[in-house]
Amino acid sequence: MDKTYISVLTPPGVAAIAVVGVVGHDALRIVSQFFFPATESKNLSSMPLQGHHNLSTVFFPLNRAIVGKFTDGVKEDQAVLIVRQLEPLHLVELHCHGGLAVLEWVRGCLVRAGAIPVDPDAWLRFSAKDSPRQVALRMLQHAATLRTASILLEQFHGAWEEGVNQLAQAVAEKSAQAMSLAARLVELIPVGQHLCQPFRVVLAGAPNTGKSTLMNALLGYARAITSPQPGTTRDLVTAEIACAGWPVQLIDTAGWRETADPLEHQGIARAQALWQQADLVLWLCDHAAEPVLPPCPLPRWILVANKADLPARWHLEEIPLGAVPSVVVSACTGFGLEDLVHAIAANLVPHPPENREAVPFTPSLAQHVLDLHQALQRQDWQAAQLYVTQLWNA
Ligand SMILES: Nc1nc2c(ncn2[C@@H]2O[C@H](COP(=O)(O)OP(=O)(O)OP(=O)(O)O)[C@@H](O)[C@H]2O)c(=O)[nH]1
Ligand SMILES: [Mg+2]
Repeated sequence: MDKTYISVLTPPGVAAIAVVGVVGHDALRIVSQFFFPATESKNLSSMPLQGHHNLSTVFFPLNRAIVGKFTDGVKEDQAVLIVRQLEPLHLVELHCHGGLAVLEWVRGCLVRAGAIPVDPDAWLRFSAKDSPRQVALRMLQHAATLRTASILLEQFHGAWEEGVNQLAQAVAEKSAQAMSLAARLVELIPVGQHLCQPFRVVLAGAPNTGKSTLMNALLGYARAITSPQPGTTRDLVTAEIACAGWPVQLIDTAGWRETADPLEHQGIARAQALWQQADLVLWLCDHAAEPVLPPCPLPRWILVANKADLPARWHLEEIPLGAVPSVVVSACTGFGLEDLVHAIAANLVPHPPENREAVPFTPSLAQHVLDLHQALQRQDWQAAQLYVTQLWNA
């Protein structure tokens, strides 16, 4: 690549700070025309350009924030320069104020000096070293929460490759460790597929059990209509929250009961379709009325006994729940909501990734992990060798 490309890497809109990325052989030369470190008396561009490597070790230690100012001689703004990479290309980040006027001015200066503007996806194609990193970086912009963003960032910084290297070695040695490493990756597939997309958690149960009230309580605002009249909710009502840092889409549904009303029947049919597809169902029962349990087996659910502020008509021990978790809450007073959030998180991600652990973060990585795991279960080491190489391609 002989050209130098520039892109605004932070999402569109106004923010406190914006990040401008510049990649290419000329990136450092272009940026250094405008950037003055606070601790240096001279402009970076006055330093010898042919000695970039020496320059990098003296003035541009990799990945260190250099505080300074960005100026075209007329205007100036505080800025931070971070040199991410010098080989094979310069990869530079400029962090400036995130107002649109400042950002346009900074971008304009760099474009006039020779950098070609491209969108962030194109910029990442030029800048990332290999495919899984590239994809992790691209996904980072769409990460739903801080926790999922930090998992993606770790994958970008090498967690995925380290995990795959370890697995590849175990497969090459036909070691028993290969199976346990692959099984752990399989376990992490659900969380890996929900770093940018929320888990779907459905609120279900008989009418009037407090589904919509609970949704509003979890959200902290009145998203869904509630009323003492059974059959209030008809359509699916959605809203997003984070449970222990995992993104969750809550879906409030029509209460389940036999009904002759065609409109209500439609709402109930929609709800029922979701019971099977959802990542988790919160099945609400009114603690102050006869409990109505799910009319069919549900793949993953929690029993939520609501209205704990009223005198209880039944106790959890009386219900044959088996391994199904249960929580007692009051959507009106907030009692038990914290326990419920923990129960949701523990059910969706029972064994969260450790620091710097490899997580299969794209559908194709997840598929390759499953293929590899199956090959290992068959003790087909030849196929396993093949599948493990696929893990280097996102
Ligand atoms: N005391 C008490 N009342 C509650 C609680 N949660 C909900 N309610 C009341 O129960 C009634 C029904 O609440 P909703 O949230 O509309 O119930 P729903 O399950 O969404 O009902 P449908 O949409 O008809 O299926 C309302 O009058 C709520 O105020 C609670 O924790 N305690
Ligand atoms: Mg409702």
